[in-house]
Amino acid sequence: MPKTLKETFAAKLPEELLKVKELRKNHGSKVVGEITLDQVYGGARGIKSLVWEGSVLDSEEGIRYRGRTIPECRTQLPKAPGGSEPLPEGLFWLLLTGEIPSEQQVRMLSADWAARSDLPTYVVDLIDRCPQDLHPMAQLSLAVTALERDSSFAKAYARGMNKQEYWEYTFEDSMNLIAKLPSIASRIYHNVFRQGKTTPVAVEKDKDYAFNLVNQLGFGDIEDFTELMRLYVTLHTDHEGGNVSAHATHLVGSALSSPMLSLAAGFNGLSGPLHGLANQESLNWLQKAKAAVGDDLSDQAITAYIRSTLSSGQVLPGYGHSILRKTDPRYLAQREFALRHLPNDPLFKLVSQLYKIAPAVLKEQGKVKNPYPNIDAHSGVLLQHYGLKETRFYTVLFACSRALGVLAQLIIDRAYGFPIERPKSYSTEAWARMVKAKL
Ligand code: AMX
Repeated sequence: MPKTLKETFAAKLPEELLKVKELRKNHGSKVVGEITLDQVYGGARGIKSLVWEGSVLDSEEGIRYRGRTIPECRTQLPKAPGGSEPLPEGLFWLLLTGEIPSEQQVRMLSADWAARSDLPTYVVDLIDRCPQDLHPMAQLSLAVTALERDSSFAKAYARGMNKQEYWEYTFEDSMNLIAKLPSIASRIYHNVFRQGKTTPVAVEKDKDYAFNLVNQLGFGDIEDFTELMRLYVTLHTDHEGGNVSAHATHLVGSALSSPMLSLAAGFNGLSGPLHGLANQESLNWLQKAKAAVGDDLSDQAITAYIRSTLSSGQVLPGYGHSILRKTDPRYLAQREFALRHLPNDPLFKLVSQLYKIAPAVLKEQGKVKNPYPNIDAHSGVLLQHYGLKETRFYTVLFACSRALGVLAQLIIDRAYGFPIERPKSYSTEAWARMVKAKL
C-alpha cells in the first residue's frame, strides 16, 4: 500500500525542520533586504517578509509550484482516467510535500476527499436561510466560518494539546474543509441561481474533486467542462504568500485561529474586486464591451471601448499585476485550452482581440506597471462557454481552488511552529522623523 498524503508529509517533516533550524542557526542574523518609505506606503510591495513553501512567483516567468512551471505541472501531475488535464489533488500533494504523487496516491486522495464531503445539517440550514441577494462569496464565508463548530484543531486546543500536534489537527480540518467546499459551493449556486428549486446531487465517492464540483453544480454531463475545471482548480490554487487571500489566511492562522476561521478570512480577502472578484468583473466588462461593439472587433472599436473605461476612472479588469511583469502563464494555459476546445466562441474572439490591443492602450497611461493580462481576464469566458454564466458565482470557484494552496501552507506553518505575526507600524509623523523630513 503506498503512503498516504499525511504519512508522506510526516515522513519528510523531521528533515524539513532540521533544514530550517540549521538555516536559522547559521544565517539567522544576515540581512536579506532593505525597504524604502515608498514601499511602506505602497502596500508593502516587494518587502521580503514571508515564508511560503508551495510556490514562488517570478515577475518575468510567472508561478512555479515547488520549482515546477505550469506547463511542467500539466504534463507531470497525474490525470483522471481518459483525461488530459492535471488533477488538483496532485497539485495539493505537490504543494504540501514537494513530491509528485503516483496515480494510486492521487486516487486515494480523491477518495479521501469524497468520503469527507458530507455537510452537517446546521451548515445546510444556514446556507438555505441566506437571502438570495447576499453575494455568494459572503455565503461561502459564512458557511466556512460555521464549520468552526466541528474544528478538531479548536477542540484539541481547548483540551490542551502539545504544540507538536498542531499540524496534525490542522491537516484534518484542512482536508475536511477542502472536501466540503464543492457541496457548499453548489448548494449556494442552486439556491441563488436556481431559486432553490434544485439541489446538488450527492458526491460520487469514486470520482475526483473537479468532477464532483462540476457535477454538483449540474453540469456533470459536459465532459470538457470537467476537464476545464481540473485545469481551472489546478491553476488557481496558489500564487505565493503575499497576495491578499494567501496572506490573510496565513496572518489569521498565525494567531492559532482554526483552519476554518483562517480560511474564511482568506475568502473575505478574495472577495475584493482588485483580487478574486476580478474574474466576475472581467466577464461583466467583456459582456458590456460585446454589447457596445457588436460584431465590430476592429482595432479601432476595441481601442475606443478600452479608452472609454479608463477615462471614466475604472480599471480594466483582468489586466495588471502587483508582481508579474509579463502575460500570466495561467492566462496562457487557459488560452491554450480555449484554442483547443472553443476557438469559435464569440467572447473568446473578443478576449483574443483584447490581448492584442489592451497592453498598448494601458501603456499609454504611463503608470500601469504591468499592462498584460492576468488569470482573471480569461477564466470567465471558459465558464460561460459551458453554460455557467452567472458571473456573481465565479469567485466562489476561485475560492474552491485557492483553499488548496493556502491550507497546504497553513499545515506547514503549524508544522514549522511559526509564531504569531506582528510587523511594526509607525505614524506618518514617526516615519518622517526616521527619514529626517519636516512635515
Ligand atoms: N486598468 C487600469 N489601471 C490600472 C490597471 C488596470 N488593469 N492596473 C493598474 N492600474 C493603475 C493602478 O490603478 C495605479 O493607478 P493610480 O496610481 O492612479 O492608483 C497604477 O496603474 C499603478 O498600479 P500598478 O503598480 O501597476 O498595480 P498595483 O500593484 O497597484 O495593482 C492590480 C495591481 C492587480 C490591483 C491592478 O493591476 C488592477 O487593479 N488590475 C485590475 C483588477 C485585476 O485584474 N485584479 C486581479 C489581479 C489578480 C488577482 O489577484 N486575481
